[in-house]
Amino acid sequence: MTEKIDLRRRYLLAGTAAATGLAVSGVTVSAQDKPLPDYVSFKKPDALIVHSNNTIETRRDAFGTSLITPEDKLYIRNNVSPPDASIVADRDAWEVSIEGVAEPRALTVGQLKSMGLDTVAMVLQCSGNGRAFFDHNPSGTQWKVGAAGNVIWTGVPLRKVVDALGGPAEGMKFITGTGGETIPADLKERDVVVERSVPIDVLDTVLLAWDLNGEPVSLAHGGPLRMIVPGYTGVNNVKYLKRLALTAQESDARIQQSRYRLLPVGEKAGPQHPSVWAMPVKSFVTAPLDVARAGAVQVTGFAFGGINPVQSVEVSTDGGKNWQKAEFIGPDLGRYAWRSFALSTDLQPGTHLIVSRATDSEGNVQPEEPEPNNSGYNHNGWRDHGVEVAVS
Ligand SMILES: Nc1nc2c(c(=O)[nH]1)N[C@H]1C(S)=C(S)[C@@H](COP(=O)(O)O)O[C@H]1N2
Ligand SMILES: [Mo]
Repeated sequence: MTEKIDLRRRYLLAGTAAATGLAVSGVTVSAQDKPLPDYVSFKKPDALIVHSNNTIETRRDAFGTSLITPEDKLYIRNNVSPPDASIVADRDAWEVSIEGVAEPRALTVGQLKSMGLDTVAMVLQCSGNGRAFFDHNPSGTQWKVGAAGNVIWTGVPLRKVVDALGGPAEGMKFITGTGGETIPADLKERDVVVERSVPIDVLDTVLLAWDLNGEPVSLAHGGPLRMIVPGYTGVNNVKYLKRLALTAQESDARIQQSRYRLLPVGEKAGPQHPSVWAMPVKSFVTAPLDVARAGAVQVTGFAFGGINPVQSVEVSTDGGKNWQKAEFIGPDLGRYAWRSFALSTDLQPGTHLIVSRATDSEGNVQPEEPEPNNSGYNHNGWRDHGVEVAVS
């Protein structure tokens, strides 16, 4: 209990004067004032916007210029409350049932560790990141830019596990992962379970991961074991993985059948609409934000290609009239990671709309406006991701 109070106090102290004033007077509690829930108490409150206990995003000004997003700043999205912390007490004992292979069986994390090893750096991004920018006000968490991070996973390639168990059973078309949350008894399991299917074409890139940024995956981020599908949106990266099945059909869970689908605004979602799977090319500026001094400025940000490698990124400081190529900074961590970019430029006094526009290896360019879709997924429009900066 004491810990909770301390966190709340620290968070309030770190907040803006206005937010602190309001909270102290006890009149209003804005999103800024929400304390971090216990399961993420290791996170940095001043780096985060707490939308709810299960939806927490990284502030745009907290990304900095580091290529890797540390776990204590990484966003959080849980569709269901996380399982009890006891599941990470003995990580190697956690069991995952491997099905849809010639010789199905349960394997512990300890056994998986002896079967293969690989590491991948990738952008983990919620399908709804940027939802707040859509004009049709889709319902759901009003994520801005921060339901995304660039992280490093280590685990066993799924291909190694499947091959060790005799290969895929015949006719399998999907990889289906099931989350290990406890579903409240009064709810219908199929309505609530986090069970996602992705096409079997990605079999060679999927990892069953036990490490995040060099540490055992925390409970908050899906420990002891998580299914990692590089280049695919957050929801496809199933936490607390308890079952991994190669399947002939997509999961019949609600989260697969009628959620996370791309459909025209106002229609009712169903399996006939495309699933939110591979991520499109995207970038956003991280500095300067709000205000800057006239003269030499470094415009910085991140750019990624989603399912494809990112090729290049341009920056405009006049709302998209003129563009200049930015430089990629630091190492290339591979096709699924984001790249840090910078443009050295001079800014004159006045108001500037600073925007960035990335291109992937296939020549796909971020659009000015995104494709509107009912639930507000995959927003990669460059205009809405711009920042208005007052230069003096
Ligand atoms: N088991 C399980 N896996 C899950 C979820 C969940 O609620 N339960 N949420 C998904 C969604 S919608 C996203 S965006 C990411 C969030 O990952 P993070 O909380 O580690 O950032 O996890 C995905 N995997
Ligand atoms: Mo998500």
